[in-house]
Amino acid sequence: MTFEAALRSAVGPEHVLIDPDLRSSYETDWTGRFSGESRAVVRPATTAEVARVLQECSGARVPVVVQGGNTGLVGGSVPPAEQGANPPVVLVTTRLAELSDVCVAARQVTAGAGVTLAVLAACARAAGLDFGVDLAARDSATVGGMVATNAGGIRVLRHGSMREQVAGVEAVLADGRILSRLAGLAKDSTGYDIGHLLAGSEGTLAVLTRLRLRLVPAERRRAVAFIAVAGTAEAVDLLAALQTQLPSLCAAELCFAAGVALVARHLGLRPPLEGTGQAYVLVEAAGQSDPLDELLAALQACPQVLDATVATSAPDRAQLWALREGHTETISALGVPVKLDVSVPMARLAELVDQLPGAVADAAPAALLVIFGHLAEANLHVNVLRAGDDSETVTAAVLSLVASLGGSISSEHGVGRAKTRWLGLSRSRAEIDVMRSVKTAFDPLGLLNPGVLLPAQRQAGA
Ligand code: 2HG
Ligand code: ZN
Repeated sequence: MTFEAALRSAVGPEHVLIDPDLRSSYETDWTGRFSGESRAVVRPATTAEVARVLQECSGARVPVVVQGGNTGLVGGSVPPAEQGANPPVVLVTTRLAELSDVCVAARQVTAGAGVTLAVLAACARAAGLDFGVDLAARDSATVGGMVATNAGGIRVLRHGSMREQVAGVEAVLADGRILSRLAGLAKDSTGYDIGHLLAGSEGTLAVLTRLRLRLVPAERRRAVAFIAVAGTAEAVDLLAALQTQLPSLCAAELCFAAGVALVARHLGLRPPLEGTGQAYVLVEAAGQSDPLDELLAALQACPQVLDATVATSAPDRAQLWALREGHTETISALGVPVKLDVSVPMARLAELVDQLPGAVADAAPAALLVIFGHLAEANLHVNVLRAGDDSETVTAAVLSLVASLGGSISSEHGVGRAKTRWLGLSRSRAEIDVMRSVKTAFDPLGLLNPGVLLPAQRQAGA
């Protein structure tokens, strides 16, 4: 039997895509910046099918790229642009879409890796609970991909990142063995926590197939404020004040006048609070009872607030959120950006924002810099349009600046292919050596997502 025939027998002929036209949407990432050819796209529907696909791939020494909703922004879910004679199989997890009943007492649910965030959140809400992580790509991003990249999003302040939501995992090793730990035990002290290790491993250690996820109490009453402040230092001071004065605070986001003007134009919205301050802080307060009075009182008590607009109804809140969440779509409509996702210690955030324009202009004088992000985690999304041939110089300049301020080169999007060569700016030699040893223990042939996260040491199967 040929390799392709073995794949067909594993998942069914209609779920093995060989035709280049059928493969192409799986071979380019959401940004359009990363793409590469695959040998086949395979879409298994069960853990057993994933195991069979991986057995076939490891038997034939064919590398495997794991893909969820393909909403990643660092090229980690598509084949590499340059490859040798052994192109990878793209293993797509979107058909692993089963959801168990919610266990309300344990506040947990088991979700297939291909369940989207929106479907998971709707399921939690139907059971009177909620899911703790939320992000703009909610309609397409899959929980498997979100765990694999340790995605963060807009509610990390309240509930943490994806890793904190993981109560258990099921995953398939490169050789087809299945690791299953889905009981969701509230207490378990039996050694290494493999689920938490797989969170953030970007598909390099195993293929996640099912996740046991924690749920959180639903907070039905919400209020959102879009606040003008003088600049980043004042935004940080405002955050400090709100952290103590507003117990219902569940999100604190940061954007800037130039970016908000672009988003408003793109979405056909009126930019609020125009001409007041250079920075905007979007805060959301949520609780069982209406948090509006508490929010208004806190804003009145904070001298950093130059002006603010507040929304309570769902459509009005969505319109304020669109000014923040619309940045990604707006920027993509203007071109293919260099996307960098960084964090620094909170005390250095204002310095980073002050120094970024100079660093980017030195690296690419014609570039357009757009910055926004998650204030509560000092996590900035640095997007650079029109970098042209200077995209690597821009990346080097921004990431070196971040490292000099004690920050991380990847706050929530992962390292992917985009930042592999810069990993040493955030991780020591000893840490990278340990990561390589872990990689070898899980995937001795180096078949899973080669070239993602850790620089490839040898071409798998070569
Ligand atoms: C967000 O926070 C996402 O909106 C996307 O992480 C960030 O487009 C980006 O750079
Ligand atoms: Zn983000």
